[in-house]
Amino acid sequence: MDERLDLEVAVVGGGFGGLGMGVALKKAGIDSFVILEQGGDVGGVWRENTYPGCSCDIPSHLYSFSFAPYRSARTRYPGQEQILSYLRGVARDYGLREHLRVHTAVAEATYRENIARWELTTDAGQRILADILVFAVGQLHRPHIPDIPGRDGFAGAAFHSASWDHGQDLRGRDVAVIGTGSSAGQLLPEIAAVARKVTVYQRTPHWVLPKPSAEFGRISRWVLRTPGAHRLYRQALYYGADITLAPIMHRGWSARPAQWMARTHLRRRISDPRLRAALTPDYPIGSKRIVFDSRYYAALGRENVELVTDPIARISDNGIETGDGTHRHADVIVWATGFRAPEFLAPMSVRGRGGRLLHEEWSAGAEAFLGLAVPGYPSAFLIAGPNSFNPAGSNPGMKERQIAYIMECLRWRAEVEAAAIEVSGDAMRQYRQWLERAIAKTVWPSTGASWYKHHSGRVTNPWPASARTFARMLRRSPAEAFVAVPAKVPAATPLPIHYHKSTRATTTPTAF
Ligand code: N01
Repeated sequence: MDERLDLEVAVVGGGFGGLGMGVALKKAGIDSFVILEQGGDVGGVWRENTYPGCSCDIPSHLYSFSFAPYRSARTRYPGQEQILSYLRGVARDYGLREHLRVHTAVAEATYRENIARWELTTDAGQRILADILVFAVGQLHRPHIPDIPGRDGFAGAAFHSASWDHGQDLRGRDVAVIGTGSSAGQLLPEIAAVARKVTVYQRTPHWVLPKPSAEFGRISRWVLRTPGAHRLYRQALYYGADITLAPIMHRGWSARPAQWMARTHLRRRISDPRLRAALTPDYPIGSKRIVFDSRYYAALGRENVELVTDPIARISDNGIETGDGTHRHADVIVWATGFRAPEFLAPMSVRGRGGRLLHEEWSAGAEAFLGLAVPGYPSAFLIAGPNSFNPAGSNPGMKERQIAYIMECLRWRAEVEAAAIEVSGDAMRQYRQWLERAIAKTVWPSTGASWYKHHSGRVTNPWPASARTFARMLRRSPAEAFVAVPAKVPAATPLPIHYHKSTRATTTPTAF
C-alpha cells in the first residue's frame, strides 16, 4: 500500500489507553492524530475476550474514565459487553472514530534522528510519520499457549480463553480447561453448567477472594446518577482498594486478614478436605494476581467437574495424559493459560536513537521511567508500560495518570521548543533505584513464576506501591526528568504543536 500519513501524534492501540489518549489530545486542541488499531474496532482486551462469563472484577464506578462516568450501572461489576459498549460510547462521544484506523497493525517504529520524528510501518506497508508516538497496547493481549508435547496433534477443538470459538457448542461435551487464573475462574461456572464433564488442570492454586455481587437497587442507582454521590462512591472505592489491597503485596497490615478471608471462603465453599487441600496455595497472597470470584469454588464442587493437579505430561489426539499415566478424554481444550505479558510491545520492532533496538535492550526484562518513557527513544511514550499494572485497583485510573503526564511532556516540549524530548539517563537511574527498592519490599521477588515476571526473574509488570504513590510521582513536572533532543538536521518546518505554556515549575532533578 503506497499511502503516507504525516501527523503530530500516532497512538498505537484502541483500548482504554489509546482512547483515553485520544480524548486528552482532543481536549488539548490537537486533531492531527491517528489511533492505529490492529483489530476491527475499539475495545482492546474487552473486544478480544468474549469467553462465557467474561466480566470485570473491579467495580464499574471505578473501572472507567473519570471524565466519562458510568451513571446507570445496574450491577456493581460490569460484564464484557457492557465495558465494550462503554468504550464504543467514549469513541463516539469524543469524536475519536474519525481518528481510528482499524485492521492496522504496526510492524516497525523507527526514530528518524535527522528530522526528530517517528516513522511507522504497518503490516500492510503503509508509512506514517509522527512527531510523537504513544504505545497503548496494554499488557494482557498476546495469548500464551504452552508448548505441551502433542499439543498440535489434538483432533478436537482447542482455543485460548481470549480467542473463544463461539462456533463450538459445549453442550454435552467433555471439556478440558488448562489453567486456574482469573479467566478460568470466570468461565468455569458457565461451561460447567452445559458441558457433560469439565476437567480443570491446575498447576498452582491461586488465592481467591469473594466479591460482593450486588445488583444496585433503584434508589442506589438513582443516587449514584448524581455527580456528587458518584464522585464520592468512586473515591471510596479508590481509597478503599488502595488502603486495603495494596499493602497485601508488601506483606503489610492487610495480608493476614486477606489470607484469612480467602481461607474462610475456601472452607465455606469446598467441603471435601482433599479438594480443599489441593486448592490451598502455599505461597503468600498477592504473589500472583488475586482471583476475585464468588462462583469458581462452587463450580469446582459440581459433580461434573474434576480438578486435576498431576502435571500434564502430554496431549493425545483425544485427551490429556498426566504424569501419573492417567488419560482423560476431551472433546475440547480451553487454554486459560494467560498472556505473554512481560513481552512488552512485541512483535513490533522499535528502533530509537543510533539504531538501538528496544527488544534487545529489554532482553533481560522491560523497564521504563514511570512505565511510560525509555532513554534513547525520544518523544515515544507508553501507556501501561513496564511496572505500571496496578494489581490492587483500577487500571483505567493508572492509564489516566500516565496520559496526563504525557500531555504535560507534550506541553513542556512545546514550551522549550524542542524538536523532541527524552527521559534522561539520570532520571531513569534514580527511578530504577527507587523501583528496585520498592519491588524488594514486595512478595514478588521471593515467590514463583507468574505473568508479573520476565523469565529472567525480573519483576516487570506490576506497580510495587500504592496508586496514591503513583499519582504523586506522576504529578511532578516532566522538566525534572526529561531533556530536549534536537533534530540532527534542523527541521524544515516549524514545530507543529502549540500549547499554552505550562504553569508547572521547572526545577532541578530530585531523587525518587
Ligand atoms: O491468566 P493467568 P488469566 N501448564 O496468567 C496456568 C486479567 N484478567 O487469563 O499459576 C499448566 O492469571 C497458570 O498456572 P501457574 C487479570 O489481571 C482480569 O487467567 O503459572 N498450566 C495459571 O493457572 C489476570 O491476572 C479480569 O502455575 C499452565 C493460568 O494458566 C490476567 O488477566 C478477568 C501452564 C494462567 O493464569 C491473566 O488472567 C480475567 C502450563 N504450561 C483476566 N502455563 C478482570 O476481571 C500457564 N498455566 C479484570
